[in-house]
Amino acid sequence: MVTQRTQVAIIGAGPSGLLLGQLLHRAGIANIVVERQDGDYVLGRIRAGVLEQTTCDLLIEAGVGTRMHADGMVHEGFELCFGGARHRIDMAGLTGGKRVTVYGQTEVTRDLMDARAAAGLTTVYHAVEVALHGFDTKTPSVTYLKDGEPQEIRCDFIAGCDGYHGVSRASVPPESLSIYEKAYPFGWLGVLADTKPVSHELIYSNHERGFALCSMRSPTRTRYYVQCSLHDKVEQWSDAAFWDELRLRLDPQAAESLITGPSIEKSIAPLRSFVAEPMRFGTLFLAGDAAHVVPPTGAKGLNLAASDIRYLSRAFIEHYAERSEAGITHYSDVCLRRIWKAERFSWWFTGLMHRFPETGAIGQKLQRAELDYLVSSRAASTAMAENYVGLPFEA
Ligand code: FAS
Ligand code: PHB
Repeated sequence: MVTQRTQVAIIGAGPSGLLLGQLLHRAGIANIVVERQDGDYVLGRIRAGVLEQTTCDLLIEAGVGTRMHADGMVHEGFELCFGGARHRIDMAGLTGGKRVTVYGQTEVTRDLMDARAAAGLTTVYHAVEVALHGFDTKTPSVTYLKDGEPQEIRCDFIAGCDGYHGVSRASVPPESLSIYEKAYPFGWLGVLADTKPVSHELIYSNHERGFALCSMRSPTRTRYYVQCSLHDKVEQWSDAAFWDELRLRLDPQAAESLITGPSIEKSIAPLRSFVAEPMRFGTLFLAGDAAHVVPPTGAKGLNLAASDIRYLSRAFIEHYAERSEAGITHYSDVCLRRIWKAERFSWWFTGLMHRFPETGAIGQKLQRAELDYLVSSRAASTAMAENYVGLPFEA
């Protein structure tokens, strides 16, 4: 068994794990990242597209803001489409100038990977049978196989950044966990295409045929979604069928001006609300999707992961630099207060915009009434805008 020693062992090389590794490195805290897949696999997963300002600030603090500044698109509003018309939510005007940046998770992950490699930091890819040991003691460790050879990392702390299906949360005794979960009765069929966006801002559409979202990755690359059945298989959806369905769910002007093209990625994602409490177990800390998942409607998934990492990196820095345990002690409670607010917003926005057959005709009427109220009330629009741009962090 080959044994390595570090201060923080990070499980998972997605945005949570890599961002934590980068922030800890810049604070002089040694860390090793252990990842089940390889870098290309992680980059190939097309996920989030919208960054809150606090997430952008954290990426800049981590030293990976250059490309985001150059290529990211700052958005001051988005549109809600219903009843054949679009209504703009003026985020900046309603929140005293707050905005979001459209910059894909793939690019965030690539920037973090490049920075880690440039710093000569260890990321173990293709680590199999990753197992966590002794996190209820002060001498935890992580073992795994690399090219069939048993490996061990002895550390002070383990950061479980290994996503919803990871081993970290699964390593916690079930009786120590409280799980809160809601599965939605539909999925999102997403298409990535090298086409000009239908609008310069995002369009969220509530239509009797189902939800649709027009997003983007750059002025020449688009990301579109339509609500689909959980029983749908991506192979059932030709590009033509996707573009036809998207057009049907947009207002006439957008449908007319939609530029279509061959999909370069097409996938179906299920939607769920999920929270595991607490997020700390001795020297094991869960962060990102390992601890919580939101339906992507509110663009909160990646931003919540960054929020956890902001708190966790500061907690480790306080521990090592200031010999203070305050951040570690309060990590779970502080994260969960912010997580639940984002879970609520994502659940509310999902309920407002999607087609729920079980609620019948009255369900659609109630959604339409709420949408009419939302776009005609400054108070309601402000509440939506301040949640979308990201609620302020607790002191
Ligand atoms: P991740 O799941 O990204 O990364 C976890 C990493 O851990 C992975 O690389 C995995 O391979 C690795 N891992 C897992 N098990 C392991 C083990 N046993 N050992 C070692 N490594 C292991 N959010 C949005 O804001 N907008 C969206 O549109 C959006 N779309 C999404 C679509 C899908 C299909 C999914 C699943 C999520 C989507 N999300 C979206 C949310 C997504 O962006 C997550 O919030 C984000 O990836 C969270 O990052 P991490 O916490 O790093 O988890
Ligand atoms: C995306 O661009 O992938 C995206 C944007 C906003 C959302 C969800 C996904 O709410």
